[in-house]
Amino acid sequence: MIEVMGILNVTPDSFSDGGQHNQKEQAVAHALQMIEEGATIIDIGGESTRPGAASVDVQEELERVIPVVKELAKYNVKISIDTSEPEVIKQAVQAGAHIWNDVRALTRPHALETAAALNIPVVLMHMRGEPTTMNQLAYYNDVMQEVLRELKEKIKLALEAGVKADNIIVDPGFGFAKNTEQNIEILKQFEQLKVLGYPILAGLSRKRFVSEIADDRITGSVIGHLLCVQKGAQIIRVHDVKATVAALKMWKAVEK
Ligand code: 7PM
Repeated sequence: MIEVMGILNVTPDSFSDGGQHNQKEQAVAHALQMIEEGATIIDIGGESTRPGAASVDVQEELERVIPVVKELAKYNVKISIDTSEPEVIKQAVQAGAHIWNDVRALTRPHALETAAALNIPVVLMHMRGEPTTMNQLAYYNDVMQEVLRELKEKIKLALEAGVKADNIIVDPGFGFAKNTEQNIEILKQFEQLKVLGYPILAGLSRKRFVSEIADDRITGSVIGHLLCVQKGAQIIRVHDVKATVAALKMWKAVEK
């Protein structure tokens, strides 16, 4: 079964007006709408991973994320946390979260041992450097081969630290240390990711390279995610759940 992961931003810039309570209410309402539209996972992110973004204070990230996790834990949905901080995922799991989505692939201090101890699914995403430096590191001779090699290294470190193979999910990291041409190459050769032998997550929702290719970023994202699913993705991380689910239904109707 293909799983649709709905993106829930709880960064201050993602709310129309201030106030902690109001922010939580808005975030929960948005999550419930995505669940109704067919999302089976909600990915909660309290750190802006925007290129050039300042890293968020851990305490602040906890204050944004934990109240929303507690509320969503009452519903029949898997909760994923987009964080690189062991302390954030630990507290989120206590509050009811199920999946660790780490764009830094367990590179922060104590991340590997925390992932092993929590014994939950972990998304290992490909990136180089940090969101602040990644654009200077977008140099490859063969982008897919290098992404595969670098993901294999992260998988090896995770397994050596005691993360169970059954808990590993891989992600090529569209838009992270990759320019438009390189993102297209990843999309073109997406099937190669299957050689790793783990479930694959793809996230290209509303990313800049999609707007550059398709002009309409929502249509471009829906089709981009469908291409990834056809090439082997099991989880897609999206903003536009309703349109994505419709596309998946069209595909499923004709799939052998
Ligand atoms: C600004 C720039 C805000 C970039 C948000 C982003 C991924 C992810 C993100 C992904 C996985 C976005 C990104 N992207 N987690 N978190 N895979 N696993 O566009 O591609 O959503 S944050």
